[in-house]
Parts: sequence; C-alpha cells; structure tokens
Amino acid sequence: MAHMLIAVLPPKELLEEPLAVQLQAVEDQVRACISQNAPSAKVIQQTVFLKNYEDRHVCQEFWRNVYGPALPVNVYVPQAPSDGQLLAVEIIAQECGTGSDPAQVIHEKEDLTILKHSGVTWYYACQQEPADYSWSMYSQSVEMFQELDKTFLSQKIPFENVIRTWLYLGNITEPTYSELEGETQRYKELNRARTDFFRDIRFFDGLTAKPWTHAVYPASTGIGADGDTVVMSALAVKFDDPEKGCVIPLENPHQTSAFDYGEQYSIKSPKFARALLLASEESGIIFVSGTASITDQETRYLDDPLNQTELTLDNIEILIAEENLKAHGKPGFGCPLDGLVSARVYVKRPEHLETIRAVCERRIPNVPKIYTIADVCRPDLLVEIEGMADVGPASRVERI
Ligand code: 3EB
Repeated sequence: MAHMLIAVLPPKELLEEPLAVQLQAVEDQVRACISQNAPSAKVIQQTVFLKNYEDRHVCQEFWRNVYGPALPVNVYVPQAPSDGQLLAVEIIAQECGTGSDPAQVIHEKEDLTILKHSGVTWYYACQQEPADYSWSMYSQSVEMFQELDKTFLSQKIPFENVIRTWLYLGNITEPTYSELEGETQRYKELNRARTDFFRDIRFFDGLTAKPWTHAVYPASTGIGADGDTVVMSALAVKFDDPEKGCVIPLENPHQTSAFDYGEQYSIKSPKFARALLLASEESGIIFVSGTASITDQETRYLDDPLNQTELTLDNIEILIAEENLKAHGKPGFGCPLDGLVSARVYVKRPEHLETIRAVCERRIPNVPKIYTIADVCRPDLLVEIEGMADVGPASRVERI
C-alpha cells in the first residue's frame, strides 16, 4: 500500500484561461493519475500554490463539491507557480487497498486529515490565516502555533509529535517592530515566536521509545510568500507501538545546525532540523527541510544562481546519503539525490528561473517538482529546495 506524490500543473495551452478551467484541468489530471495507477488511493493533503491568493476561496468551494465529506486538507500558499499558471498543486495520496489492514482516512475537519495504516497515524494540519493581520508579527506567529497545537490536541496529540512544519511568511525580509529589538525583520520575529513556543516542548518524547539527550526539532521550511500573509502547516505522527517507531532528526556535517546559527542571522535562532527520518523496521521517509546555498552558517555564491542551486542540491545529497544516515545510527536508510520522490524549488527572482531549472532538471530529472516564485529569508539567498525521499531496505519507488 503505497504513498503517492503527485505534482500537477495546468497544461501550457491553458495559461490564458480563467481559474475555473485551470482548476478543472488539474483535477482531471489527478483523477486520471489515480485511476490509472492506484484506483483505491485517497487524497490526504493538497498544497495549492496560487498566483492570486484570493482565489483560495473559489478553489476551496470547487474541491468541497468534488470531494464532499472526503475533502482533504488544502493548504493554500501565496506563491505564484513559475510559468504563469494560476495554480500548481502538490498532492499526497495514500493507496488504501481492501486487504486485512486497509489504510483508513479520516476527514476530521477542513484543516485536519488523519491517515492510519501499518501501525502509524499521520495528522496533516493547516492554519491558513492569523487571527488578526494587525497584530505584531510575533503575536500572529505565536497565535498560529497555538492554533495548530489546538488542532492536534483535539486528537490528543501533543506538539511533541510534530515532525515537519511549513511556515510561509509574506514580506519575509521586510522590517518590523519588535518589543525586544526595536526595528527588526519579520522572519526574525517569527523565529523569536517559534523559539518561545517551542521552549517547553520536548520533541519526540513519548513518540518513540528512544529518549533524546539534546534538544531536537522538527524538519521545517521557512519561506517567503506574497503580501503580508502568514500560512502554517504541520505534520504530526503517532505509532501504535512506540518501540517500533523511529524518528531521527538529521543534520548536515557541512552546515552549522540552524538552531546554532549566530545572533547576526536572528536573535533567536531558527529551531529546525535539516531533515528528519521517520522509519519503521524496513522502510522510511526522509523529510528534507528547506535547504539553501549555505555551508557552515554563511551564504555561498552571492549573485550566482547556478552555483547556489548546485550547492543547495549538494547539501541535500549529503543529508540523505547512506553515509549521513549511517552517521546518525541508521545504516541502510539513505539514498542518492535522485531518490527524492518530490521536490519544491522556491525561486527568488523570475529571471533566474531557467538557470535554476536547468540545474535541477540535470541533477534530479525524474523527481516530480514544483517551481514557485518566493522570497527566501536571507536577502542573499536566491533559491531554496525541499523534498521527500523514500528510503530503507524495503523502499520501492515507482516513477509514473
Ligand atoms: C537556511 O538554511 C535557509 O525557518 O523554518 C530553511 C528551512 C530556512 C527552514 C525555517 C529556514 C527555515 O537557514 C532558511
């Protein structure tokens, strides 16, 4: 019973067509893909990148009609797809089967979908808006983390079980006012809010039998978005038997851990792991955090989108490699770079798109990818890439 990742874009010839046409074209492709390859598959989560963020209401209404009570969590991201489309969609689906242990999908509410299979429960949650855009960046961020917490707590799942977060932040590098620092930057205030919110959370305690002797954090993406929006989503998991589950945050030996970055980047460092392995005995998934052209803690290749992309992919390659997994105590759970099953490529400037795309198409040609236009948290970073890899002795990836 496989997990499926699908990246869908409306075809080029529909670029000038209105939203309804592009939306229907996307939906038709998803239906065709599922019915040809895995008819029992159910959609768990859709991440919808929008050129016009206000289109999210029309999209949500459209999918309410398509799915009825089986509506998956839809995360609307205010980032334009790279080639002028009104939307691009990344889908996570699960083959459900009918055997003795069929996967079970529970559509708890529009911002929470739960998937249970093979002894693991997955909780996909979304916080689409802050309570009030007039609040400070810090307060908006804390409130959104608290709302996500409530969503998980409604299922008795503590935030300790969150393994992956996505933080989309409008005007990410723009100035804002902070009680602590006076004039600062929106991203830095998000980091301060995250640090405060995470302070008493002992990540993964109770989730797996393994105790952590040092601070550990979920994998994450922190990335720009249009306007002054803030969107967050998160994935939590639970194991039927904590003895059988395995969660290992991964660091990159060539990079300073983000949580150890110096204060020049952010007075409170960004609390995230470079990647995270979620594994059972035989198979695993690596969630690769947003990754950029950084070694140690410095940005490399200023104004050089080609080499920034190469270094970013080198960083991902190192993270997911057999050698790194072995160094983290999980030999047999690594894979080569093109073992990624999906990738998102966030491009800062549209004029760098073709340069960045050429590198990605050369190095990860068979990986389903979505390119969007988004600002990166450091003004000198021109590209950020995240992804997922399917690993472990029992890994079997089919590319369709
Ligand atoms: C970096 O390596 C680039 O704040 O959650 C990447 C992934 C980045 C996640 C976050 C930020 C975040 O520092 C930026």
